[in-house]
Amino acid sequence: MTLLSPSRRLRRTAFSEGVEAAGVKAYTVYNHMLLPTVFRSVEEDYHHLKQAVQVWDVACERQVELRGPDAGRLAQLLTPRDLRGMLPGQCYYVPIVDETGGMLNDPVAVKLADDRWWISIADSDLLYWIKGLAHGYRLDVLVDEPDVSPLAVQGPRADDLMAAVFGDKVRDIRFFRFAPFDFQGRSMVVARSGYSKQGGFEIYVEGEDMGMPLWNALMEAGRSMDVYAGCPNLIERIESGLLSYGNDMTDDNTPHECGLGRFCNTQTAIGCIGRDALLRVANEGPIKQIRAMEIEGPVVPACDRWWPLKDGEKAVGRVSSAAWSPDFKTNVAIAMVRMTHWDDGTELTVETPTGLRPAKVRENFWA
Ligand code: THG
Repeated sequence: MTLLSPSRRLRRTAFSEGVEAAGVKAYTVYNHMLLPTVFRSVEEDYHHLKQAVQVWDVACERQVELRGPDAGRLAQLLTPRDLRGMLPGQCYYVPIVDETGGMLNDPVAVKLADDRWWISIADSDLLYWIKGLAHGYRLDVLVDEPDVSPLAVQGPRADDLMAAVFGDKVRDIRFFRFAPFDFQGRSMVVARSGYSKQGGFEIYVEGEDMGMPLWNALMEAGRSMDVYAGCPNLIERIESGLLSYGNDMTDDNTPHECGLGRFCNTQTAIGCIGRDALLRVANEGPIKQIRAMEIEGPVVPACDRWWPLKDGEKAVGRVSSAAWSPDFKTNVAIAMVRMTHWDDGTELTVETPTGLRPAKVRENFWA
């Protein structure tokens, strides 16, 4: 690690040794922890992810554990998604909102038991909001960050690789379901989920000591399957329309603005902190919303600030993520666009750091 000064505040992970041995080329920081972003190159990693199978160190998807009789009640305080029908063994993608209906995070909730949940968080310090609520409402629940490190196995050959390590039974896990599987005498939660649309699993590794044994077993078993270390891929996740908290949305956005209305049941999510605020705004509907966009011209630079979207002189939104897509031979992007300009095919101009570019709103993402 040359450009990021190492220190204990910038946490290493249970898999960092393996990531380094695989020749990681760049990191970002996510939940105060290292998250690899490049192995061979973003484009090579992209092609490989779509063709083979990768093992991802996503330990930075930290868990907030809720444990105790009020765990379910606390979970429902957090989200406008109705959790009453959720069973142990299920994962739900849950928008988390504050009292104004603003997005605080967009985690995956993992229901281990009625009185034990993991909230697998995106990049914001959600632990403190949850601890504050548990304390303020005097709930009978413990809230902490356990020693759990997710490892993702993603790509079209993920089922074969996982079956080689955990047995053929992993093939039966349905999307956003999980089951416990044995690895070297330890029980591990294995879910069919992950931050790509290429298919795959996430293993929630309990105990840092099991990180490298599992990493090594997957690399060994996958030799004939062209397995390689990988990481969430910028190009693939934009094509797939997977949102990134802090980039594509912040606490200024409602779930509806983020296109996450399908994960909200605000009417029936009794208890949700942001329920009243969301019911008020739901009457009118959002006036801006996340859209897929194409940006014309050559490869765009990294989107490290919002790029203004214009209709002539008029500001109509912002681009928050963008990358060149080798498969679609255009720049793919995620933008927040005003209602007056969000229809499919609308032609706009985007102000990139390297100049103005024509851009077009797309009905759907590419995946
Ligand atoms: N897995 C786990 N934890 C995570 C992520 C993950 N924490 C951080 C981050 N990713 C949270 N954000 C997302 C965003 C999208 C999805 C999951 C987590 C996702 N969405 C699918 C979609 O939108 O099509 C499926 C949602 C559904 O149908 O329920 O998978 O990746 N453990």
